[in-house]
Amino acid sequence: MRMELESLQRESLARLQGAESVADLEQIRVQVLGKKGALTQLLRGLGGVSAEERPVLGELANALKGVFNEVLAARLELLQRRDLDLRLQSERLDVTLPGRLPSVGGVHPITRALREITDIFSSMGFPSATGPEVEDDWHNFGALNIPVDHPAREMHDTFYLPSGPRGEKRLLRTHTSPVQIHVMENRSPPLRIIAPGKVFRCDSDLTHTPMFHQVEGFLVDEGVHFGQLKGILAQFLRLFFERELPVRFRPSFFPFTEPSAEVDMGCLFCGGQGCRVCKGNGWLEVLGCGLIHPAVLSNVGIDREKYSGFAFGMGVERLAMLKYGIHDLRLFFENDVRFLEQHARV
Ligand code: 2U9
Repeated sequence: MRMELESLQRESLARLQGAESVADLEQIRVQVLGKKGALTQLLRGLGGVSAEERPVLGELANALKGVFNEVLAARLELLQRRDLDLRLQSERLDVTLPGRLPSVGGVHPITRALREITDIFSSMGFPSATGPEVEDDWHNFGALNIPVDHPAREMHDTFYLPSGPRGEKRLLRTHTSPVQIHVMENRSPPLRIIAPGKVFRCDSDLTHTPMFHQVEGFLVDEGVHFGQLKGILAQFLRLFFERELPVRFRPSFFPFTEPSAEVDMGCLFCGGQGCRVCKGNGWLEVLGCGLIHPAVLSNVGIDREKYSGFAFGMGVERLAMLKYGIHDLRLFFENDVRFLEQHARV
């Protein structure tokens, strides 16, 4: 028994010294002092030992227990301190480093331009209206005085969709004009609306994307004339570009307006001297407009003798490029975060 106690002492103390983790120590403690531990077993065996030997061996066993606990406590403290040192090393924070800013989302420049445009027209009494992006032939073309087989249809490279349930031709709208057709069909003059939204044309190159954004607008009332249209659009351009600007109206043709005009403003980049952006002529084309064709008014059941109206349209990407100095249309759609971060506004 004495020899067993002595070898247990030697062996268990050596194991404590060799333990490399707190978990190892606990395992050793259980194996020595636990209910089924080696020392516990030996102490149980004391009953079968002679009366002279019992106190001596008992004392020896208690001394072993004491030494074991002391060595255990010392090793535990050492291992805990070592763990803490390792963590302090590996989790060290350099509090002098600059903080990491959370990345904050922002508004895409097209959304920003749309908001700025709609805010200006709202301040001039034009509320926004929206409508479906999938349209029928009538709302996108027919009602707008663009009959089937009319060459004007070729101005719009259209995405056609499978026909509807009643065989009606369906397509992705090529302009937001159908929104105004819906408004005129459902309400009576006086009417004043702008129609911002996505439009689709089967066209893709450096300066065209198959989806882009338009804002169109119209006003129908008694006695509407071209002078009012000129005033509204010149004022819009000055508010949007935040400066005084020369504006000119050039005769043009659209099937849905008569007379029609294209609107130019003095080049923002050279002040009219001529530069690369304005291709040397000092003017930038930014809008199309005209008086609503009487045939369009008749198509939606508005009395063309009593009422007249003006309408206009603009491409949002083009206006955003000019205002924010963006030189490549494709940047709007590539979602390169460097571009988005450069132009995003909250
Ligand atoms: C109705 C009647 C007439 C809207 C108009 C334009 C002229 C025009 C272009 C600008 C650049 C389209 O995005 S763009 O390619 N738009 O030039 N749009 S008049 O005329 C209408 C609209 C609705 C009922």
